[in-house]
Amino acid sequence: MNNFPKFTAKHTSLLAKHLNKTVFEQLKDKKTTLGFSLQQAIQSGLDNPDSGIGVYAGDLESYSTFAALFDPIIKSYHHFDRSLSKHTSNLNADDFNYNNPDTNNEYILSTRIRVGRNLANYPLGTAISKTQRDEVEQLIVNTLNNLKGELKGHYYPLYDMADETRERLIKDHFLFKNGDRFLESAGLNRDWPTGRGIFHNQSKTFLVWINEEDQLRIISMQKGGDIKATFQRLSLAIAQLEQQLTFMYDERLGYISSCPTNLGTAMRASVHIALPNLAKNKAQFEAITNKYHLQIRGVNGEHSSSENGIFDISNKRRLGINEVQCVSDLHQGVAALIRAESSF
Ligand code: ADP
Ligand code: CIR
Repeated sequence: MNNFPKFTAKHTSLLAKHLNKTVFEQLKDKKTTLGFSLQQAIQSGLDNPDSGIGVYAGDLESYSTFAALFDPIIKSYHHFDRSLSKHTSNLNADDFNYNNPDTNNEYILSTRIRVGRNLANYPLGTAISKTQRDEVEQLIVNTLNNLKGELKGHYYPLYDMADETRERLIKDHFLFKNGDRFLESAGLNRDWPTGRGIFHNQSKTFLVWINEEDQLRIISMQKGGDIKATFQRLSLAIAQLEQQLTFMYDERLGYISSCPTNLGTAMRASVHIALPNLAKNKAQFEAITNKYHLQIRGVNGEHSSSENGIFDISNKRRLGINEVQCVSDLHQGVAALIRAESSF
């Protein structure tokens, strides 16, 4: 990559903020051992001026090779300095002190907690070959097929799925979308739809996405606001999968993801919640979500808009705090949102 990219006023990403000329000169000719380049790392942010972040990693090494760019982005997003501390994990749902913030079931429609995971010893999806991706799919499916009890389910590969089934799964919030332009520019949609698919149990309370943005998105979800039960199911599933799969992990960056926002716990714990009053009072709404480190998404996930005053509210920080703290960020913030909403 020879020339410093032209950022316009429309480029509001952390990439545009942190890629200055000095950093560019330092990194422009660097590649990881697998051959992942700066150009590949930043292409999505260049193509999509409305990116919030704008960078993706190709492998674990990307986080050190391009540290001069990735570190300030990680610090801005997670408020975590990896040179100062190590990341720690706590997936023990018994450590989560819980009282239902929505006792009368008035506000929370559903709860979902997901973690991203990638296999050690493979490139991330941005840099993987078709053969390797197909191998990853097979390894994961073989493991999932051994699950028992509540987690038992079936794998549905995307190439074999009827359009109506796929559209219904997306509409019902169970499946990822096709053709995400951020992933497209990052090289994450190569060879689509082969190698991709979804595993789920019969009640669709436990689901695993395979080879979308990360090689696994392990998901627990259910109707209503029982955050603890949702967390318990997820912890059980992760423990079972870890018996057979080795996930990519770094003591300072935690679980390694292709997007730096998902490092650490790689956990996004969310509720779909009706907040029609706060929707009309954005300043108050955002004051609460900022205070509790929450992110507001639309009802169809990232980069979508809200419908009928229903929002997707989730923890924003994922690195430098453990999983119990991620879920607690959500819990305390949602309790504060419900207090505010009900006082109108
Ligand atoms: P991710 O959660 O993996 O970062 P998205 O933001 O695209 O990805 O969300 C994926 C899907 O999960 C979307 O259909 C979204 O509406 C759905 N979803 C997220 N949170 C909830 C929730 N609490 N209840 C039901 N569906 C949810
Ligand atoms: C972006 O830069 O907007 C996309 N690449 C997605 C970033 C991840 N989103 C997030 O805020 N967790």
